[in-house]
Amino acid sequence: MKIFAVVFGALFSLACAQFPGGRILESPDVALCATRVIHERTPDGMYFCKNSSITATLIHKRKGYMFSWREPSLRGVEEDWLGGRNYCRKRCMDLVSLETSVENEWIKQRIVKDKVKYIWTSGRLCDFKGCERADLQPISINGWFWTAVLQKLAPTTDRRQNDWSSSGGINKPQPDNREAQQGGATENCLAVLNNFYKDGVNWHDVACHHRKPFVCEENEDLLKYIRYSHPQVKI
Ligand SMILES: [Ca+2]
Ligand SMILES: [Ca+2]
Repeated sequence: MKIFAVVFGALFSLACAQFPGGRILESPDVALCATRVIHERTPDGMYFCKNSSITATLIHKRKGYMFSWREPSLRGVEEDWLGGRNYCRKRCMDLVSLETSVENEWIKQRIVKDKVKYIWTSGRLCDFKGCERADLQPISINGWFWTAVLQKLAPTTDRRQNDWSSSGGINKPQPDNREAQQGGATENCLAVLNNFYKDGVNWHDVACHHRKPFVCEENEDLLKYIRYSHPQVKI
C-alpha cells in the first residue's frame, strides 16, 4: 500500500445510519470533551489558517488520539463498534479513520508495540437505507467509508490504495463477509487485526457486534460544535 486514494464523497446524507435495537449515535458532552484524554498526537495532523489583524498565520494542529487499552478507567473494557464510536463521540472524538498510509502505519506500530490483538476503526460498509447511490455500487467494492469523516475508501479491488488483508478465517482476501457466509451476521465494520490469522497487521471486515479495544481520534466537527455552543468552555 502506497497511497490511499482520498475520494471526497458527499456522504452527509448517510450521517444517520440505521442501528439495531433502537441504539443511536450519541452527541458530544461538553464536560467529557473538556476532560478528554489524549495519549499521543500524530505527526501528520492537520493544517488551518488563523487570521490576525496583520497577517494570516499557518498553524499546525496535531490531532489527539486515545488508546482504550492505555486508559486505566477502561481496563478490561472492550466495546462493539457503535459502543466504541459513542464512547469517543461523547468526548469530541470518534473511532479512528485511517485516511493516509502515514496514519495507518503509525496506528499499526502502536498496536504491535502494545501487543493488542485488534482494534475498531470508524470504517463501515454502507449497506443501510440511503446507500442506494450509483457511485456506491456494487456495495461490496465501492461501499466502504470512514464514518467519522464521511469519506469514501478506495474500491476494495484497488489493492495498492488500501490495506485489506490478503487472507482471513477462510483463507480468502478481505473483505470476505465470512461470518455471513457461515450463517452469522454481516461483516460490515472495519477492524485492524494484529496477525490474528498469521496474515500480518492489516484490515478485515468484521461483524459490528464483536467487542474490541478501540482508538479514538479527535473530530474537528464535534470540537467546533462544542466550541460554538459553549464559547465559555476551553476545549
Ligand atoms: Ca485520521
Ligand atoms: Ca472478514
